[in-house]
Amino acid sequence: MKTVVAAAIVRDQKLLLAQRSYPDDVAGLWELPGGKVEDGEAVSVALEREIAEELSVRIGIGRGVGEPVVLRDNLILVARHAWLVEGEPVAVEHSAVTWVSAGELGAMARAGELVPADAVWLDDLVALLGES
Ligand code: 9L3
Ligand code: MG
Repeated sequence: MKTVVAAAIVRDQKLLLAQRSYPDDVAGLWELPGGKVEDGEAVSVALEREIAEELSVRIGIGRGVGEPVVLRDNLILVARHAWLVEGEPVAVEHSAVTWVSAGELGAMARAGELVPADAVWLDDLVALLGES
């Protein structure tokens, strides 16, 4: 079992979403950015590395958000609360990045614009935006 870790990066009560460019079945849908934890790598170290690679920013990392989600191919997906420490996000591997309010996130979920795995966390993400 491998772990995939994703960042719920929040600023000014908005959540950062990144638009996937691959694979075909999810290209165009929006996700919390992140990627696979390498063997022997701490989850938080993996998330800092993935976000630096994908968005060219440094983040601080907090608590877990939502329940782990089992993905199809022996992968478990987890999310962590995060915030920007240095830089402005750039879509290096994604098609685009955007900041959304809780209301906008809900509308995107209802429209099927989120990757299915992340859509499970809608209520948790809305709650996180309410706290921040
Ligand atoms: N995945 C799902 N939701 C996410 C992320 C970051 C990743 N928020 C899934 C997509 C792939 C797998 O995890 O099946 C590995 O992610 P990546 O390395 O392609 O980003
Ligand atoms: Mg990724």
